[in-house]
Amino acid sequence: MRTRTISMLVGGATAFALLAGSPALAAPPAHAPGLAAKDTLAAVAPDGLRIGGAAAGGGHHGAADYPDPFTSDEPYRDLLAAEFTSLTPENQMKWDHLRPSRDEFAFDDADAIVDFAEENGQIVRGHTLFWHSQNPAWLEDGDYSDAELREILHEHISTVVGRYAGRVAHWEVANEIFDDAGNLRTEENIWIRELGPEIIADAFRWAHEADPEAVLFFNDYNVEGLNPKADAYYALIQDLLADGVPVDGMGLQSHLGTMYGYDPTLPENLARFGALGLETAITELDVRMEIADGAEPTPEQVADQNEFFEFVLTSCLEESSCGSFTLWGASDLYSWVPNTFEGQGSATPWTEDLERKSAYCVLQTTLLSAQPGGEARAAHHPAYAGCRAA
Ligand code: 9MR
Repeated sequence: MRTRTISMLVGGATAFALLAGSPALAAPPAHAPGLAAKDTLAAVAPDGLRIGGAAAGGGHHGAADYPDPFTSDEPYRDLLAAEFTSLTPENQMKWDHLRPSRDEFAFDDADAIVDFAEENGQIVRGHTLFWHSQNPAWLEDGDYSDAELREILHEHISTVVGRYAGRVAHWEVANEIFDDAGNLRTEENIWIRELGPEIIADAFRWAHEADPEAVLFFNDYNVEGLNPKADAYYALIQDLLADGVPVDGMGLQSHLGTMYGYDPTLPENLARFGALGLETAITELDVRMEIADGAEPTPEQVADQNEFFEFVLTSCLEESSCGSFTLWGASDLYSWVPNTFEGQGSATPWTEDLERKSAYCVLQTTLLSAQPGGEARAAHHPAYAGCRAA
C-alpha cells in the first residue's frame, strides 16, 4: 500500500553527518520557554491552517506515575501555548470525564483548557459528544426507556455545547460510528443500538441549536484513504446534507504506524469530502513504530516516520478544505501508544523530554515551504539540515 513518493528525507543523525561542511547547528532547546518567538509550528503555518495539539489529561493518564499533564507540567503547557493554534481536550470533554452521574456535570478540567486556549489565542476542538467508548457506567449499565435515553443525550449536548457556545469553534460531534468494514456500530454504540441510526442526525441538530456558529464534524480512524469505512461516511454525509442536517466537517484521525504504511489515496479522499462543501481536518495524527521501551528508533524508522508526517501534512496543505492539522500528543511521555500497544511508541514529534525530533523539523519546514516564497526560506531555516538532505 505504501508508496515512497517523498524520498528526499533522511534521519536527523545521518543528515548531520552528511553536512559536516555546513554551519554549526545549534541544538534545539529542551523546553519551549527557550524557543525563539517565531521558531514554532504555529509561527510558520500558512494563513487558514490551524495547527493543533491534544491537551493531555484524563484517560490513560489516570493510571500513570506522573501527575495530570495539562494542569501540572509547566514546560509542557508552555509548549502547547507556543506550538499550537488549536487545542483538543484529549479526554476532558468525554462523557466519563464530564458526567460523574446523571445529575452532575464536572466542567473544571474542560473549563481549564478552554480558558488556557483563550489566553493563548487558540481555538478549541470539542471532543466528543456521541461515542461508543469512555461512557460512564451509570449510562452504559442504566435501565432507561428510549425516551429517557433520548432526553439524556439531548440534555448533554445542549448543556455542553451551550456552555461553550462561541468558545469552542469546532465540535467532533460523532466519533467512530462505523467499524472498519463500513457498518454502523449498531451494537457497541448505545445511542444507535437503543434509538436507531436517526439519532445521529438529531445529535448534529441539537449541537447546532446550542451553538449555531460551531463547525460540526464526524471523526474517525482508518478513514484516511479511499476504503469501505470512508465510503460509508461519504454516503451517510451525502444523505444527511440532502436532509438539511447541519454537518459541516469530516475529521480524519490519522493514527498511523511505520510498520503498516500509509494509504496514498489520502489526497483524493480529502478532496471528495471537500467537494461536498465540508471542511476537512486531520484530527489526531501520530506515527508509531515497533520499538522497545527506552530504545532509540533506527535511522530507517526515523526516515519512515518523517515521510509519514510529511505526507499527511502535505496532503492537508494541498487540499483547500483542510483547515486544521492536529497532532495527538506533544510528547512521547504522554502518548497513548505505549499504553495501548505493547512494544510500540515514539509516535509524536517530541521526545519524552520535550525535545524536538527530526519529525518536528520536517513538519516545521514543510509548513514554511507552503508560505509564499517559502521554499527558499525553508531551505535556509536553521533546522533544515537537521531533517533533510541538502
Ligand atoms: O488518547 C486517549 C487516551 O488517553 C485514552 O485512554 C483513550 C481511551 O479510549 O482515548 C485516547 O484518545 C482516542 C480518541 O479519543 C479517539 N480516537 C482514538 C484515540 C486514541 O485511542
